[in-house]
Amino acid sequence: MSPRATSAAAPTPARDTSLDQLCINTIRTLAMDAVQQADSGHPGTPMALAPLAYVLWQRHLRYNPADPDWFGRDRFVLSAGHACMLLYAVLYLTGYDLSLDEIKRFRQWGSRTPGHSERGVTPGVEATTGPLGQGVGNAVGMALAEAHLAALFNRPGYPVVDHCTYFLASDGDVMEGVSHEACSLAGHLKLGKLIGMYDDNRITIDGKTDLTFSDDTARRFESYGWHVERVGDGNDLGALDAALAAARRITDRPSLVIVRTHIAYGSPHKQDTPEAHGAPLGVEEVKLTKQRLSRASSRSTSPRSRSPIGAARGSAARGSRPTGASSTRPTRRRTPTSLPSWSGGSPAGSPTGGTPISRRSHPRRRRRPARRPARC
Ligand SMILES: Cc1ncc(C[n+]2csc(CCOP(=O)(O)OP(=O)(O)O)c2C)c(N)n1
Ligand SMILES: [Mg+2]
Repeated sequence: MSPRATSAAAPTPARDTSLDQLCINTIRTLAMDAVQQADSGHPGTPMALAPLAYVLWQRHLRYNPADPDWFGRDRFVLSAGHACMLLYAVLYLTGYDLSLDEIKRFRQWGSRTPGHSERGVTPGVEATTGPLGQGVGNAVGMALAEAHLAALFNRPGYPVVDHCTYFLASDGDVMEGVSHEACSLAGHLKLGKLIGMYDDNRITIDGKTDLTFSDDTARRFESYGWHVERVGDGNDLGALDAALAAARRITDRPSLVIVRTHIAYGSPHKQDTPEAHGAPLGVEEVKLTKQRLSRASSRSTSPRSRSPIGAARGSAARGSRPTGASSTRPTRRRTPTSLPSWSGGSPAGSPTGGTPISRRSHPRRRRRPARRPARC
């Protein structure tokens, strides 16, 4: 199938006071400030990907901040682990056990916010990532595990294993051999619940990608048997929403959403430059960027109903309420289900035989009827 083209917009930050933009600019601000405070890190990519993360978490991803290990959650792997401030900002805003103080301790010894995402250190982080390409491999493995468990345990009317695996990859990720091999296998196995997002910013650590890279990534993935979507403007929330919704509707093969972004979006002097990859923007540039993004450097005086935290956490508590083309997928369902161990070919937990699946009681469990989305 041909990639779906959307408009290629000029990267001029527009003044927008909507709550969406406030949330997105808050992610950007947290990333800029944390890296600046640490005097180390990668601000540009989180700034560019803030809209994508916002749309994914608000409208598509299924998760429960009160129970990060809930089995039914979707998995999200940030293969571009250097952009971890993106993930920390979203986890903080959506109510995971990650405080603002931990964001302020970004990259400090013993903090929950290490310089690259680490599984087991930060609630909500699914995989330790940093070596480029590896997170893509992790995600393919997770999607493969999901498909395998679903084949073993699910029975008609009882889709007890039913979640998506998302990954976010940068140029370096798709250059690495491990991602080629893993994505080839994913295409061969038709892992329809695997959705990749490729940050097509055309910048790497040393300069523009055309120094070393001229692949046609869309056609490469299509040759692997993937469905490919294109979003020409990484700030176009409607296009991002539609592309992710389309990817979720494709169930017979994995999907890749290619998003054209601009590293350090909004920064007057660092946008679209490799300098924004792995160094603080600088105090003055942060100030200018905040002004340009209509985000005053002083703390917001918005009432809670207009605050990014209220918006992000309210959405998580209420469940996903799409404003675009996405379906009505809840962010929480019955919480949680643990799978018992099994041996041989006997599918434990099957309603037709084997050991019943135990429902682990959980102090934060909310009893509410399970809602079954058409697809993850
Ligand atoms: C396997 C591997 N080789 C090298 C590196 C060092 N490294 C970190 S980021 C990066 C490239 C950055 O470019 P890109 O992936 O496009 O990220 P962006 O700057 O767009 O965020 C490199 C080579 C790495 N992390 N892993
Ligand atoms: Mg890049």
